[in-house]
Amino acid sequence: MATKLPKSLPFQPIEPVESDGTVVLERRTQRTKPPQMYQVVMLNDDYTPMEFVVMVLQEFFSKDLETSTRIMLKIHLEGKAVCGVYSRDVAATKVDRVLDAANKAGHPLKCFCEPAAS
Ligand code: TYC
Repeated sequence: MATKLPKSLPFQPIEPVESDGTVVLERRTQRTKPPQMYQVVMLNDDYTPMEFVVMVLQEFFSKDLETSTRIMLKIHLEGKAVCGVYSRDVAATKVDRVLDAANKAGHPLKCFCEPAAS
């Protein structure tokens, strides 16, 4: 009589089943890919105060003062920088919060998220 195996097992029987009824199992390679991650990119402009950008990086991206200052200066000098890499929902929420805070403070600060290299 054939041995029934639950479908959820991460093994597959290799044919044929041995004559003594032994089932040889082979481990399947993992098929699920890790989820796509998204990076939040912040853009330079001529009007947003440096202190505000540093505050945003500390507040919304949990960076310390030194890291925030370094990222802000990179944006200022190179035009843009990645502030962090997150799952899609978290990245989108960070963008919303930054744009909302900038709007409320009257600054033109812009950022967006995009798929990160995988
Ligand atoms: N360039 C701005 C200034 O000189 C500072 C700045 C840095 C603005 C980073 C935006 O994402 C930014 N006040």
